[in-house]
Amino acid sequence: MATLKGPGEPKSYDGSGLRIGIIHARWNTVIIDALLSGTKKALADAGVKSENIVIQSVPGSYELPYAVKQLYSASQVQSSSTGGIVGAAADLLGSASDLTQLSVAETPAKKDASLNAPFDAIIAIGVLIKGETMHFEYIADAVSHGLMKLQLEGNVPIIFGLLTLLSEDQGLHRAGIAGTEQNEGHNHGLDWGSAAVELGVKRKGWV
Ligand code: DLZ
Repeated sequence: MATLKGPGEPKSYDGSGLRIGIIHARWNTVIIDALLSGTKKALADAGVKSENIVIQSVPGSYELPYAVKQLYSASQVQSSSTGGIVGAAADLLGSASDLTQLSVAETPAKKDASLNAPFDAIIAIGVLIKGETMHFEYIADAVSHGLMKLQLEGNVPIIFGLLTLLSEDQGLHRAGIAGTEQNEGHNHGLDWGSAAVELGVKRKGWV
């Protein structure tokens, strides 16, 4: 049965010519890991090559807009130089760059000619869970406005993978980890991956 919610009838887009960046926060790691897996699955299903996906992490969601901006700038610099993505990011940021500290899930820089292109879309993933203070409201507001500003000013699609949750349980449902009879749960990372491919393809030509 068709549902009211969700992005509507899925269309398939060919992602084989796209280069996609993913920046994810590490706060609430269990939920993040599941969302990241869903995102990567959707990208792979659409034909995006693993060597054309660059993944970097930051401590928390508040860092997402800054990191997205640096990653995108670095890819533009890289397209006109021979250095790798991390090298270019480090050039921009200085040697103390967070982007030079790779975690296990992150992809190492590759000096490969096929990677010398700016990203077609960047996916920002974070999980904010409301606590007792106003922290949640400030970060949610800053990050959503920051990412919107970046995509409009940078002219690159930025997929909003920020979950703003009132409980951990809501996060487990939205990462497809836990479900009930009434609510099966759904991994929103799948939608984010598909959205990145659709926008990446459309960005190459709207008309
Ligand atoms: C500090 C903090 C808190 C309390 N909660 C979260 C959260 O639920 N999700 C998240 O992604 N990050 C959280 N952070 C960390 C901030 O986003 C940020 O990393 C720090 O304030 C340092 O700038």
